[in-house]
Amino acid sequence: KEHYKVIVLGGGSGGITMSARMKRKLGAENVAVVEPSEMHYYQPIWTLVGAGAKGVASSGRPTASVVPSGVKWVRSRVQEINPDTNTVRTGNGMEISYQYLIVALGLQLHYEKIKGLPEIEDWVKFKIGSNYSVQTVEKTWSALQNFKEGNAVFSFPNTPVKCAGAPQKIMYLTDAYLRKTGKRAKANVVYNTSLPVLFGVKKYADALWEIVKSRDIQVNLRQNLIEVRADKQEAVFENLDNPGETKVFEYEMLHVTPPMGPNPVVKGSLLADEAGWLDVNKETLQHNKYPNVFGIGDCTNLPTSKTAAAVAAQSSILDRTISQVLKNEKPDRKYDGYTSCPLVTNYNTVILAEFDYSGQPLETFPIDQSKERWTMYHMKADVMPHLYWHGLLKGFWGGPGPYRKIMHLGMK
Ligand code: FAD
Ligand code: UQ1
Repeated sequence: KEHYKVIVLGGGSGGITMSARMKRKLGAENVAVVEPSEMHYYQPIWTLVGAGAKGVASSGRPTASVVPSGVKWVRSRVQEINPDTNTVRTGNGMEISYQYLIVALGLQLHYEKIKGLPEIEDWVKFKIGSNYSVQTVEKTWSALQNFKEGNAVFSFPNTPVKCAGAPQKIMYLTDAYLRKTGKRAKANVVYNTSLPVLFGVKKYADALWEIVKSRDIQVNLRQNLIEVRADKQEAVFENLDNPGETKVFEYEMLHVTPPMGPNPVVKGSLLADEAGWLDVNKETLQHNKYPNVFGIGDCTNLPTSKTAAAVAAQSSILDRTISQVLKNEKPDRKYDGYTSCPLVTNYNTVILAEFDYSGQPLETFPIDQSKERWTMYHMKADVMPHLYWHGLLKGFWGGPGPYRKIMHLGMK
């Protein structure tokens, strides 16, 4: 039976980041990461891929190239976690034991929960796209290009999601594209969201409401996509405030944000909370029942918006927490819930939302970030990918916290 001092489950944003940090702390030979996928994806760029502003190839790199050298890559999926015996079982029949476990298994997409949604191969024919997976993101761009006239319909599910802004970013980009190509007069842009608000933080929601009004975009709250009748190009939404009441929207383009839920391996383990998310301390990221288990990212029950920006801020806290646990000290650095969402509002503008557990803005730059800015678009499109591949994944980027303090010196 193999044994490692630290096993990291999942080789996505959080898993590779923590592998790099654990290698630095403990030496590569003491660290293993379990990840079945041959490719690692930078998901945030899919917003721009779906709108035709970037190619999908730029979003992926081989997992082999992002696993830190010397760290053991177990090319298999985790089947079962047993925190009572400190072991995990993998799909290729291996049992591996650990002293410390870091869970970074992400969340699960549930396209299958939307009745009638056709096979992905047929999405182009049926004018459906979704920026949420590598298999479906280019279909969004096809639907945009094939648009002639009618409704462009966008959904937001009745579940927790990752990057809660992404379902509406593609809507703004669609509006912009249709204007650019002279088709906007023959289009209705319709955003149907399950939420009771346009965005969870008032400062940014106010700015976004101004934008949807000025661009003649129709927003319907508390509407949940439950069925697609692809052959008729109809999308069926349920009114969440009056269950059973449905409304049918004919569409010329449909962007689907799928329902999402906890990773099934986490949900089926002793590490899950009642809803199935990894049950961690919201300040230290240490598991609430198993002190040698830690969590990061989308798989956790941290009550903040699930983003790579949150993963960055969490990684520096978790690094510190683990150092202290290794020394039998009490963890003292506290995660404040920092998360960020670059709200792309056009092909050259972004509103950079940043906030914490309290839902209050926590902005890095000493300017009003609720304004649409081209500098922030440049940051999203051209700077962030480098910060991700060379900063975050190497364990050097722990979020903008320290820079925020410097940039606000003498300003507040
Ligand atoms: P992931 O990066 O998803 O990694 C989970 C990993 O676990 C995957 O590699 C998966 O293969 C692996 N895994 C799953 N099951 C198993 C198993 N059983 N065994 C082993 N491995 C397993 N964030 C931002 O900060 N800014 C943005 O602008 C932004 N935009 C986004 C736009 C879109 C369209 C999407 C989809 C996401 C966006 N995000 C954004 C969110 C960001 O990508 C995620 O929050 C982030 O990647 C979460 O990291 P993670 O490690 O928790 O999960
Ligand atoms: C961030 O740190 C991050 O992770 C690398 C993102 O994901 C791509 C982001 O979108 C953002 C906005 C941040 C925060 C960074 C700055 C400089 C505000």
